[in-house]
Amino acid sequence: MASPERPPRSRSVVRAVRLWRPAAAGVSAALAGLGSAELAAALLAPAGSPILAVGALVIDLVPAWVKELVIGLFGTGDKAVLIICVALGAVVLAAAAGILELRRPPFGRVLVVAAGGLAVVAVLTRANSATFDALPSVIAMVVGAVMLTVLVTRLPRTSATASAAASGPDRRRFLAWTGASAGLGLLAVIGGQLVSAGTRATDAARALFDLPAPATPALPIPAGADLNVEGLSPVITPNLDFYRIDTALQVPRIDPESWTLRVTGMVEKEVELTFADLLALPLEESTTTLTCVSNPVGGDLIGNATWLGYPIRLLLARAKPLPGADMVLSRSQDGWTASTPLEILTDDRNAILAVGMNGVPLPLEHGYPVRMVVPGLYGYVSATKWVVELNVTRFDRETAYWTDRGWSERGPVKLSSRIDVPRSNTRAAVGPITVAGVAWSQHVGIRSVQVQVDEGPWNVATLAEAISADTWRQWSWQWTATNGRHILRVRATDAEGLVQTSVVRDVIPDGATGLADIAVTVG
Ligand SMILES: Nc1nc2c(c(=O)[nH]1)N[C@H]1C(S)=C(S)[C@@H](COP(=O)(O)O)O[C@H]1N2
Ligand SMILES: [Mo]
Repeated sequence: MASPERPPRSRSVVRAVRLWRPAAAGVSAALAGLGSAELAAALLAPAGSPILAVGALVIDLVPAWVKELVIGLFGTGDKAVLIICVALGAVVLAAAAGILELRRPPFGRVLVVAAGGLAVVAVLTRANSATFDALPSVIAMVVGAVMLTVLVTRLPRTSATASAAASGPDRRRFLAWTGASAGLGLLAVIGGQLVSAGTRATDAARALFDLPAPATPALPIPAGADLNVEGLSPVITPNLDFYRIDTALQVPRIDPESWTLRVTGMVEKEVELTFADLLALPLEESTTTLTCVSNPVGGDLIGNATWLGYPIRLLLARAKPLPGADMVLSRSQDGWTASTPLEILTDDRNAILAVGMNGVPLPLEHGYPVRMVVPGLYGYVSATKWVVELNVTRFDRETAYWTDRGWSERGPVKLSSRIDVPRSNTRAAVGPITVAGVAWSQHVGIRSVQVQVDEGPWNVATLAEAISADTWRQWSWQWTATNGRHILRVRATDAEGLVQTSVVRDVIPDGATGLADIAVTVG
């Protein structure tokens, strides 16, 4: 059966069609890549959106007069204009990549990889970026390059004289692939936006939230608490340097408006508290050193901050624990749990529900809007971030996240100490050298610190003034270094006279022991 020949198309139409299809393939591949990236960013790395990072880079790079012009023309729509410009730029680049991939393979893919590289640079040059934030851009690069190859190899072999019958299935298959890739990409972009809308609401709420003034301010940090030795950990750890340990792949984003804390279980009266209720209570400030049970001897999973919060004992007093209760199972919004002895939460120590850390609302990674801070216990049995429930119960009835995984039920912080300066495995000149570090035994306090060179006698270090028994204490010792390679060792004695043990024990099940040492080559 003869099929009617199509009338030959004019040359310009043919050229336009030839360009249009690979260009569409390029744009569709880019949408698939960017969609995957936005979704990955929303779920895994909120600071990693390639579109936003490139936008931010553009803001930093364009000359001031362009910025003023845009703001003058579009007012507060300037950000939208910027995003549209970046998106248009991406569309043009993507179309070019499609055409290049058809005509001069593999230069289309090269262009995609270069654009991805630009996004990685944009992400990593943002303030406070982490290497992990580059992941969405890398995903965009890989998905974009793969989809570009897939779509370009499916381009129908169009020729001016090909019959409709010959090019039809080819063309339909190409359109189906291109449409699916673009459609899924677009859906992923929208999905990513929906997911990150929650994130932005939390960030905005935190930015707008003014920490209430403490009813009871912290004891002032004594001037002598910081020895100001170069390289020594500052006595208060800045929030950005504070170690972070949790099981949350994605930091929980809690809207403080909807946050509540429930005190449940073995209590006379269950108590429920909103964020506004909590802020209306007389808040107290206290300085407490937090330590992770996984901190190896000499490790840095420890930090000291001034926290603002409400005493947990006062909240528990309202709920009135029933006789027989001996544990509080605190629960995070993401389901993580910690089991804390009831007696520790009801004695007179500064066990608090914290809302502030070093003068600002809790950073999201440190538990915004509310976390627990309990002096004297490792974090895994006490320092629940994003806390939403305190379940008063018994150790023989309930277990917690890490105790289910082989860690000890009880986790009092062990007496320990560390040498910060000089750094281990460095060289030093013969003569006087300041050796300095920190020592801690939260809620007991540090009485003395000693330093040993090689197998020599123990020398008494100078202690900085203590803030309280709940915080670490800086120490320093003047060493007259002699030629050769030396091992320096530190040990602390707590306020009750216990001397730090040299017996080496691993972090599991209840914290490492042993003495921290460093090697220094002198001369
Ligand atoms: N919700 C939640 N809270 C948590 C954890 C966690 O995994 N999830 N980890 C705990 C552990 S093991 C420690 S050491 C501290 C660390 O607190 P930071 O990240 O603020 O330093 O948080 C504790 N609180
Ligand atoms: Mo921890």
